[in-house]
Amino acid sequence: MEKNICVVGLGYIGLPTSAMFASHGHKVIGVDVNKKVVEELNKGNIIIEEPGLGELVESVVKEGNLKAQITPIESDVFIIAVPTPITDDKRADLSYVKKATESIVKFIKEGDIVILESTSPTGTTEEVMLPILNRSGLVAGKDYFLGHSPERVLPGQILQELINNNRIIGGVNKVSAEAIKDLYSSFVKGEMYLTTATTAEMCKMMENTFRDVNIALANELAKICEKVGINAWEVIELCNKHPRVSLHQPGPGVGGHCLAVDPWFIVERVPDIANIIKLSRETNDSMPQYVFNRIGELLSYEKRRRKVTVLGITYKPNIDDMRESPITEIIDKLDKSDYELAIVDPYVSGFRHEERDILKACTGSDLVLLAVNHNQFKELNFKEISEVMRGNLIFDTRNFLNNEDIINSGLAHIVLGNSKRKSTLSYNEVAITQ
Ligand code: SAJ
Repeated sequence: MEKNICVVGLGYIGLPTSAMFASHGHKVIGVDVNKKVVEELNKGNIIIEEPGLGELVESVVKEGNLKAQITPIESDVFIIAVPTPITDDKRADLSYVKKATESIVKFIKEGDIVILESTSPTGTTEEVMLPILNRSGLVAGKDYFLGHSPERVLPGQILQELINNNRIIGGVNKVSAEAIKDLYSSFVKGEMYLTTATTAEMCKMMENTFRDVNIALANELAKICEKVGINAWEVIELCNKHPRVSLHQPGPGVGGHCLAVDPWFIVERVPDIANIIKLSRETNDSMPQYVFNRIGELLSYEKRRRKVTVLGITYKPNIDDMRESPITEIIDKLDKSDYELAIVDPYVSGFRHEERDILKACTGSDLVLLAVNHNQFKELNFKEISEVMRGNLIFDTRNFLNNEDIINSGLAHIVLGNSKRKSTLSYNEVAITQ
């Protein structure tokens, strides 16, 4: 049945969700405090990059099923998809959730549905939103329906994942969860699992914590292998041949607005218990410093001002997203230590030390740092690069580049987590002679 839906927050999640509902038979009003977002949306334009989203928004705006404005409006459904940033002391800043909830209170009527989509600490729906919504005089779970249904989509493939991913739906009671499930079934093809709002909040944080903890394990392994003198990437590959083992990959740190943030929301609630979670966060946060230190060691021979070329600045490959990127931290450290820098990223522009041309960026360089494994960096011409560099070091933090090409060009391929001392056997060697 067609509903009037008001989505508060038109960011990475709110906008695609709005467009999705609007293209599946509903009338959607998107609300955002940012006037530019509202103006552009009403012209059918978007200001974020996400494959397929521009076309979808253009068509639903043209059909009149999606409009934007800066304040909420009476609706049948309210979806809150605002940011839940982290404060300097690693706590969830729920001020946007509170403001958004306050902004809809006066519009709620009997039979409405209120859904929190933003990733939030346990208790946000029932202890933060509910008391505000009570001001409406209506009873949650009876007069209107309330719950939390976290988004789970991956930037870069948001539209397919919105449709096909399984979804967790947490209600303040069963009828609330059922009403929310019914609504999402307009476009969700994945399974939908009903639970309580607080369980749903924990699930969302735990999914990202699972990944963060596993990446921390891989990063620790990388450091250990460098000490022991072996190759962590070979260890990972071989361990993952075991049917029940799936090690993650080391790297220069963990970025994005999810993995680097959500685990802290658990720690905030139970700091005395969440030890592994906290240590994992700290381990991953230590990686930019670790990479910076390695660069210093590798270039300790050079007495002149050292030049580093950085390939990639985003928080992960093949997207334009720089949120919480660990690479910016490495760059800041290099900058402060008076390295000369040239940074290339095919997906973003407008940053300091930016260079569009790779060869130009490598000219006079002592070390090239492969920071992000963008597809464009897969086929680099190392012959040409070696001719323009001053030094000969290629430091690959993702085990991504073609080792043979690098070596054949007379350059040295240094891989994070791979110490050459006791590394891989050459093929004609025998592993164990008895
Ligand atoms: N990374 C590693 N090693 C790995 C995997 C990733 O160092 O083995 C790094 C990446 O380089 C990147 C960071 O981790 O800096 C995070 O990247 P990601 O692709 O793992 O995750 P996000 O933050 O883009 O998206 C996650 C997803 N969560 C899970 O896969 C459990 C996504 O499904 C969520 O919707 C999203 O967080 C979110 O909004 O919570």
